[in-house]
Amino acid sequence: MTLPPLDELVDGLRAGHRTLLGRAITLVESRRPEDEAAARELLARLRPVAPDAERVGITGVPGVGKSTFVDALGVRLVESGHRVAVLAVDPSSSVTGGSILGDKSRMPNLAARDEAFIRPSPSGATLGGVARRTRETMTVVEAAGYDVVLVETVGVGQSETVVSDMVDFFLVLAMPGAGDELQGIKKGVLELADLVAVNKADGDLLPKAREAQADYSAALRYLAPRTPGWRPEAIRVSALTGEGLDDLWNRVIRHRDHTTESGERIRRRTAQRLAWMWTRIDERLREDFRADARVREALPALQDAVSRGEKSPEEAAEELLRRRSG
Ligand SMILES: Nc1nc2c(ncn2[C@@H]2O[C@H](COP(=O)(O)OP(=O)(O)OP(=O)(O)O)[C@@H](O)[C@H]2O)c(=O)[nH]1
Ligand SMILES: [Mg+2]
Repeated sequence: MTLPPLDELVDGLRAGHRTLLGRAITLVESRRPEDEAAARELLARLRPVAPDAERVGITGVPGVGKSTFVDALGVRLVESGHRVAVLAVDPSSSVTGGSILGDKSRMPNLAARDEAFIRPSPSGATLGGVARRTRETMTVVEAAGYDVVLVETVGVGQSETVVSDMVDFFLVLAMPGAGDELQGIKKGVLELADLVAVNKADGDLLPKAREAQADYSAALRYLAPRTPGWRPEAIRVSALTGEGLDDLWNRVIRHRDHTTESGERIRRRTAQRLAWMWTRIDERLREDFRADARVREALPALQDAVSRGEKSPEEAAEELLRRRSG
Protein backbone atom coordinates (compact mmCIF):
# COMPACT_ATOMS: atom_id res chain seq x y z
CA MET A 1 0.00 0.00 0.00
CA THR A 2 1.33 3.43 -0.84
CA LEU A 3 0.84 5.75 2.06
CA PRO A 4 1.82 9.31 2.82
CA PRO A 5 4.72 9.65 5.25
CA LEU A 6 3.75 8.85 8.83
CA ASP A 7 3.99 12.49 9.95
CA GLU A 8 1.57 13.52 7.28
CA LEU A 9 -0.77 10.71 8.18
CA VAL A 10 -0.75 11.59 11.88
CA ASP A 11 -1.28 15.30 11.24
CA GLY A 12 -3.97 14.60 8.68
CA LEU A 13 -5.80 12.36 11.11
CA ARG A 14 -5.73 14.99 13.82
CA ALA A 15 -6.96 17.57 11.33
CA GLY A 16 -9.90 15.31 10.56
CA HIS A 17 -9.20 14.29 6.96
CA ARG A 18 -11.59 11.47 6.25
CA THR A 19 -9.64 10.04 3.36
CA LEU A 20 -6.55 9.78 5.51
CA LEU A 21 -8.61 8.27 8.29
CA GLY A 22 -9.80 5.58 5.93
CA ARG A 23 -6.28 4.88 4.79
CA ALA A 24 -4.93 4.76 8.32
CA ILE A 25 -7.56 2.18 9.21
CA THR A 26 -6.77 0.17 6.11
CA LEU A 27 -3.16 0.17 7.25
CA VAL A 28 -3.91 -1.11 10.75
CA GLU A 29 -6.33 -3.68 9.35
CA SER A 30 -3.77 -4.94 6.90
CA ARG A 31 -2.26 -8.30 7.71
CA ARG A 32 0.45 -7.97 5.11
CA PRO A 33 3.75 -8.51 6.85
CA GLU A 34 5.24 -5.49 5.07
CA ASP A 35 2.55 -3.22 6.57
CA GLU A 36 2.93 -4.42 10.11
CA ALA A 37 5.82 -2.25 11.19
CA ALA A 38 4.21 0.90 9.78
CA ALA A 39 0.92 0.04 11.48
CA ARG A 40 2.66 -0.46 14.79
CA GLU A 41 4.54 2.79 14.43
CA LEU A 42 1.34 4.65 13.59
CA LEU A 43 -0.46 3.22 16.63
CA ALA A 44 2.43 4.15 18.88
CA ARG A 45 2.29 7.72 17.65
CA LEU A 46 -1.47 7.93 18.15
CA ARG A 47 -1.65 6.45 21.59
CA PRO A 48 -1.61 9.58 23.74
CA VAL A 49 -4.47 11.30 21.96
CA ALA A 50 -8.13 11.44 23.04
CA PRO A 51 -8.05 9.36 26.20
CA ASP A 52 -11.48 10.69 27.06
CA ALA A 53 -13.51 9.09 24.35
CA GLU A 54 -16.42 7.06 25.64
CA ARG A 55 -16.37 3.50 24.37
CA VAL A 56 -19.73 1.78 24.37
CA GLY A 57 -20.26 -1.84 23.39
CA ILE A 58 -23.66 -2.85 22.07
CA THR A 59 -24.89 -6.39 21.64
CA GLY A 60 -28.18 -8.09 20.86
CA VAL A 61 -29.65 -10.94 18.88
CA PRO A 62 -30.20 -10.46 15.12
CA GLY A 63 -33.24 -8.31 14.48
CA VAL A 64 -33.34 -6.69 17.91
CA GLY A 65 -32.69 -3.36 16.24
CA LYS A 66 -28.99 -2.69 16.72
CA SER A 67 -28.54 -0.86 13.44
CA THR A 68 -31.69 1.19 13.91
CA PHE A 69 -30.66 1.96 17.48
CA VAL A 70 -27.13 3.02 16.60
CA ASP A 71 -28.50 5.18 13.80
CA ALA A 72 -30.94 6.94 16.12
CA LEU A 73 -28.60 7.29 19.09
CA GLY A 74 -25.72 8.33 16.86
CA VAL A 75 -27.68 11.16 15.29
CA ARG A 76 -28.71 12.41 18.72
CA LEU A 77 -25.14 12.41 19.91
CA VAL A 78 -23.96 14.20 16.80
CA GLU A 79 -26.65 16.79 17.31
CA SER A 80 -25.45 17.43 20.82
CA GLY A 81 -21.93 18.06 19.59
CA HIS A 82 -20.27 14.66 19.67
CA ARG A 83 -18.34 12.99 16.93
CA VAL A 84 -19.39 9.39 16.66
CA ALA A 85 -17.55 6.39 15.28
CA VAL A 86 -19.29 3.06 14.76
CA LEU A 87 -17.19 -0.08 14.61
CA ALA A 88 -18.22 -3.69 14.48
CA VAL A 89 -17.03 -7.03 15.72
CA ASP A 90 -18.83 -9.57 13.62
CA PRO A 91 -17.23 -12.99 13.55
CA SER A 92 -20.29 -14.38 11.75
CA SER A 93 -19.86 -12.38 8.57
CA SER A 94 -16.66 -14.13 7.65
CA VAL A 95 -18.22 -17.54 8.14
CA THR A 96 -21.71 -17.16 6.76
CA GLY A 97 -21.23 -14.10 4.62
CA GLY A 98 -24.32 -12.99 6.51
CA SER A 99 -25.12 -9.91 8.51
CA ILE A 100 -22.37 -7.39 8.20
CA LEU A 101 -22.60 -5.21 11.24
CA GLY A 102 -21.90 -1.57 10.81
CA ASP A 103 -23.45 -1.67 7.37
CA LYS A 104 -23.91 1.95 6.37
CA SER A 105 -27.10 1.37 4.45
CA ARG A 106 -28.75 0.24 7.68
CA MET A 107 -27.77 3.53 9.34
CA PRO A 108 -28.76 6.03 6.68
CA ASN A 109 -29.26 9.04 8.94
CA LEU A 110 -25.99 8.68 10.76
CA ALA A 111 -24.08 7.80 7.61
CA ALA A 112 -25.19 11.12 6.13
CA ARG A 113 -23.53 13.11 8.92
CA ASP A 114 -20.05 14.53 8.57
CA GLU A 115 -19.51 14.11 12.30
CA ALA A 116 -19.99 10.37 12.06
CA PHE A 117 -17.78 7.59 10.81
CA ILE A 118 -19.06 4.08 10.22
CA ARG A 119 -16.68 1.23 9.63
CA PRO A 120 -18.06 -2.22 8.91
CA SER A 121 -16.49 -5.26 10.41
CA PRO A 122 -13.35 -6.40 8.60
CA SER A 123 -14.19 -9.63 6.84
CA GLY A 124 -12.33 -12.85 6.48
CA ALA A 125 -10.92 -13.10 9.95
CA THR A 126 -11.34 -15.07 13.11
CA LEU A 127 -12.87 -13.46 16.15
CA GLY A 128 -9.38 -12.77 17.45
CA GLY A 129 -8.41 -11.10 14.20
CA VAL A 130 -11.54 -8.98 14.04
CA ALA A 131 -11.10 -7.96 17.67
CA ARG A 132 -7.51 -6.96 17.06
CA ARG A 133 -8.41 -4.77 14.15
CA THR A 134 -11.36 -3.25 15.96
CA ARG A 135 -9.21 -2.35 18.93
CA GLU A 136 -6.60 -0.77 16.73
CA THR A 137 -9.23 1.03 14.68
CA MET A 138 -10.61 2.42 17.93
CA THR A 139 -7.24 4.02 18.64
CA VAL A 140 -7.20 5.53 15.17
CA VAL A 141 -10.70 7.02 15.28
CA GLU A 142 -10.11 8.44 18.74
CA ALA A 143 -6.96 10.11 17.47
CA ALA A 144 -9.05 11.57 14.70
CA GLY A 145 -11.25 13.25 17.30
CA TYR A 146 -14.20 10.89 17.55
CA ASP A 147 -15.21 11.11 21.18
CA VAL A 148 -17.89 8.44 21.18
CA VAL A 149 -17.07 5.00 19.84
CA LEU A 150 -19.95 2.57 19.49
CA VAL A 151 -18.79 -1.02 19.04
CA GLU A 152 -21.52 -3.30 17.77
CA THR A 153 -21.55 -7.05 17.98
CA VAL A 154 -23.95 -9.90 17.48
CA GLY A 155 -24.09 -12.70 20.00
CA VAL A 156 -21.93 -15.26 18.31
CA GLY A 157 -19.39 -17.33 20.18
CA GLN A 158 -17.43 -15.23 22.55
CA SER A 159 -17.85 -11.96 20.72
CA GLU A 160 -19.73 -10.26 23.57
CA THR A 161 -16.97 -11.03 26.02
CA VAL A 162 -14.40 -9.79 23.57
CA VAL A 163 -16.27 -6.52 23.03
CA SER A 164 -17.06 -5.97 26.69
CA ASP A 165 -13.32 -6.25 27.29
CA MET A 166 -12.58 -3.30 25.03
CA VAL A 167 -15.20 -0.78 26.16
CA ASP A 168 -16.12 1.40 29.12
CA PHE A 169 -19.82 0.62 29.03
CA PHE A 170 -21.57 -2.49 27.80
CA LEU A 171 -25.17 -2.31 26.63
CA VAL A 172 -27.37 -5.31 25.95
CA LEU A 173 -30.32 -4.69 23.66
CA ALA A 174 -33.25 -7.03 24.21
CA MET A 175 -36.52 -7.87 22.48
CA PRO A 176 -39.98 -7.19 23.83
CA GLY A 177 -41.75 -10.29 25.05
CA ALA A 178 -41.15 -12.55 27.94
CA GLY A 179 -39.97 -16.03 28.49
CA ASP A 180 -38.09 -18.05 30.99
CA GLU A 181 -35.25 -18.33 28.58
CA LEU A 182 -34.94 -14.62 28.17
CA GLN A 183 -35.09 -14.95 24.41
CA GLY A 184 -31.95 -16.83 23.90
CA ILE A 185 -29.69 -14.22 25.39
CA LYS A 186 -26.97 -16.17 27.03
CA LYS A 187 -26.95 -15.86 30.80
CA GLY A 188 -23.28 -14.97 30.69
CA VAL A 189 -24.04 -11.95 28.57
CA LEU A 190 -26.28 -10.42 31.20
CA GLU A 191 -23.37 -10.66 33.59
CA LEU A 192 -21.42 -8.36 31.31
CA ALA A 193 -24.17 -5.76 31.04
CA ASP A 194 -23.95 -2.29 32.53
CA LEU A 195 -27.46 -1.73 31.21
CA VAL A 196 -30.16 -3.74 29.47
CA ALA A 197 -32.42 -1.82 27.11
CA VAL A 198 -35.57 -3.48 25.83
CA ASN A 199 -35.94 -2.06 22.34
CA LYS A 200 -39.12 -1.66 20.28
CA ALA A 201 -41.05 -0.36 23.27
CA ASP A 202 -43.56 1.32 21.00
CA GLY A 203 -47.06 0.79 19.60
CA ASP A 204 -48.47 -2.69 20.03
CA LEU A 205 -45.21 -3.96 21.40
CA LEU A 206 -45.30 -1.74 24.48
CA PRO A 207 -46.99 -4.25 26.81
CA LYS A 208 -44.53 -6.96 25.75
CA ALA A 209 -41.68 -4.55 26.28
CA ARG A 210 -42.90 -3.94 29.84
CA GLU A 211 -42.95 -7.68 30.49
CA ALA A 212 -39.44 -8.08 29.19
CA GLN A 213 -38.27 -5.14 31.26
CA ALA A 214 -39.70 -6.75 34.40
CA ASP A 215 -38.09 -10.09 33.54
CA TYR A 216 -34.70 -8.60 32.93
CA SER A 217 -34.91 -6.43 36.03
CA ALA A 218 -35.56 -9.56 38.05
CA ALA A 219 -32.74 -11.46 36.38
CA LEU A 220 -30.27 -8.64 36.91
CA ARG A 221 -31.06 -8.48 40.59
CA TYR A 222 -29.48 -11.90 41.08
CA LEU A 223 -26.24 -11.05 39.37
CA ALA A 224 -23.20 -9.54 40.94
CA PRO A 225 -22.64 -6.14 39.35
CA ARG A 226 -19.65 -5.98 37.07
CA THR A 227 -18.78 -2.50 38.26
CA PRO A 228 -18.56 -1.91 42.01
CA GLY A 229 -21.27 0.49 43.08
CA TRP A 230 -23.14 0.30 39.78
CA ARG A 231 -26.36 -1.65 39.61
CA PRO A 232 -27.26 -2.64 36.04
CA GLU A 233 -30.92 -1.97 35.36
CA ALA A 234 -33.35 -2.76 32.57
CA ILE A 235 -35.05 0.10 30.75
CA ARG A 236 -37.31 0.45 27.71
CA VAL A 237 -36.34 2.29 24.57
CA SER A 238 -37.59 2.68 21.04
CA ALA A 239 -35.04 3.18 18.33
CA LEU A 240 -37.96 3.97 16.06
CA THR A 241 -39.52 6.82 18.04
CA GLY A 242 -36.41 7.83 19.95
CA GLU A 243 -38.18 7.34 23.25
CA GLY A 244 -35.83 6.49 26.10
CA LEU A 245 -32.66 7.31 24.20
CA ASP A 246 -31.92 10.43 26.22
CA ASP A 247 -32.45 8.53 29.44
CA LEU A 248 -30.16 5.81 28.13
CA TRP A 249 -27.36 8.21 27.31
CA ASN A 250 -27.75 9.95 30.67
CA ARG A 251 -27.09 6.59 32.26
CA VAL A 252 -23.94 6.16 30.22
CA ILE A 253 -22.77 9.54 31.47
CA ARG A 254 -23.73 8.72 35.06
CA HIS A 255 -21.75 5.49 34.79
CA ARG A 256 -18.83 7.42 33.40
CA ASP A 257 -18.95 9.95 36.25
CA HIS A 258 -19.33 7.23 38.84
CA THR A 259 -16.45 5.14 37.54
CA THR A 260 -14.24 8.16 37.04
CA GLU A 261 -14.76 9.19 40.63
CA SER A 262 -14.24 5.70 42.02
CA GLY A 263 -11.16 5.12 39.91
CA GLU A 264 -12.80 2.11 38.29
CA ARG A 265 -12.68 3.63 34.83
CA ILE A 266 -8.92 4.00 34.90
CA ARG A 267 -8.53 0.65 36.57
CA ARG A 268 -10.57 -1.05 33.85
CA ARG A 269 -8.75 0.66 31.04
CA THR A 270 -5.40 -0.22 32.57
CA ALA A 271 -6.44 -3.84 32.92
CA GLN A 272 -7.65 -3.84 29.32
CA ARG A 273 -4.35 -2.45 28.07
CA LEU A 274 -2.35 -5.05 29.95
CA ALA A 275 -4.65 -7.86 28.86
CA TRP A 276 -4.26 -6.66 25.31
CA MET A 277 -0.50 -6.68 25.56
CA TRP A 278 -0.63 -10.30 26.71
CA THR A 279 -3.05 -11.24 23.98
CA ARG A 280 -0.61 -9.91 21.43
CA ILE A 281 2.28 -11.75 23.04
CA ASP A 282 0.31 -14.99 23.09
CA GLU A 283 -0.68 -14.55 19.45
CA ARG A 284 2.82 -13.82 18.32
CA LEU A 285 4.36 -16.68 20.24
CA ARG A 286 1.83 -19.04 18.74
CA GLU A 287 2.36 -17.72 15.24
CA ASP A 288 6.14 -17.94 15.56
CA PHE A 289 5.89 -21.40 17.03
CA ARG A 290 3.71 -22.68 14.22
CA ALA A 291 5.95 -21.05 11.64
CA ASP A 292 9.08 -22.65 13.06
CA ALA A 293 10.59 -25.05 10.50
CA ARG A 294 11.52 -27.74 13.00
CA VAL A 295 8.07 -27.61 14.57
CA ARG A 296 6.38 -27.89 11.20
CA GLU A 297 8.50 -30.80 10.24
CA ALA A 298 7.64 -32.79 13.34
CA LEU A 299 4.03 -31.71 13.71
CA PRO A 300 2.17 -34.12 11.38
CA ALA A 301 3.71 -37.26 12.88
CA LEU A 302 3.24 -36.07 16.43
CA GLN A 303 -0.35 -35.04 15.80
CA ASP A 304 -1.00 -38.49 14.37
CA ALA A 305 0.59 -40.14 17.33
CA VAL A 306 -1.57 -38.12 19.73
CA SER A 307 -4.70 -38.84 17.68
CA ARG A 308 -4.00 -42.56 17.74
CA GLY A 309 -3.30 -42.50 21.43
CA GLU A 310 0.31 -43.60 20.98
CA LYS A 311 1.63 -40.51 22.63
CA SER A 312 0.16 -38.43 25.39
CA PRO A 313 -0.67 -34.81 24.56
CA GLU A 314 1.78 -33.73 27.25
CA GLU A 315 4.59 -35.74 25.75
CA ALA A 316 3.94 -34.43 22.23
CA ALA A 317 3.69 -30.84 23.41
CA GLU A 318 6.94 -31.16 25.30
CA GLU A 319 8.67 -32.64 22.29
CA LEU A 320 7.47 -29.86 20.01
CA LEU A 321 8.42 -27.16 22.47
CA ARG A 322 11.87 -28.66 22.87
CA ARG A 323 12.38 -28.74 19.12
CA ARG A 324 11.48 -25.11 18.88
CA SER A 325 13.88 -23.98 21.56
CA GLY A 326 16.55 -25.83 19.69
N1 LIG B 1 -41.28 -1.17 16.22
C1 LIG B 1 -39.94 -1.05 16.21
N2 LIG B 1 -39.22 -1.69 15.28
C2 LIG B 1 -37.87 -1.53 15.31
C3 LIG B 1 -37.22 -0.76 16.29
N3 LIG B 1 -35.89 -0.82 16.07
C4 LIG B 1 -35.72 -1.62 15.00
N4 LIG B 1 -36.92 -2.05 14.52
C5 LIG B 1 -37.15 -2.92 13.36
O1 LIG B 1 -36.58 -4.19 13.61
C6 LIG B 1 -36.01 -4.74 12.42
C7 LIG B 1 -34.56 -5.10 12.64
O2 LIG B 1 -33.83 -3.91 12.91
P1 LIG B 1 -32.26 -3.81 12.67
O3 LIG B 1 -31.86 -2.47 13.17
O4 LIG B 1 -31.90 -4.17 11.29
O5 LIG B 1 -31.77 -4.95 13.66
P2 LIG B 1 -30.30 -5.50 13.90
O6 LIG B 1 -30.24 -5.89 15.33
O7 LIG B 1 -29.31 -4.53 13.41
O8 LIG B 1 -30.28 -6.79 13.03
P3 LIG B 1 -29.00 -7.59 12.43
O9 LIG B 1 -28.13 -6.58 11.77
O10 LIG B 1 -29.60 -8.57 11.49
O11 LIG B 1 -28.34 -8.26 13.60
C8 LIG B 1 -36.20 -3.68 11.34
O12 LIG B 1 -37.35 -4.00 10.61
C9 LIG B 1 -36.43 -2.40 12.13
O13 LIG B 1 -37.22 -1.47 11.45
C10 LIG B 1 -38.03 -0.08 17.26
O14 LIG B 1 -37.57 0.60 18.16
N5 LIG B 1 -39.38 -0.28 17.18
MG1 LIG C 1 -27.77 -4.64 11.97
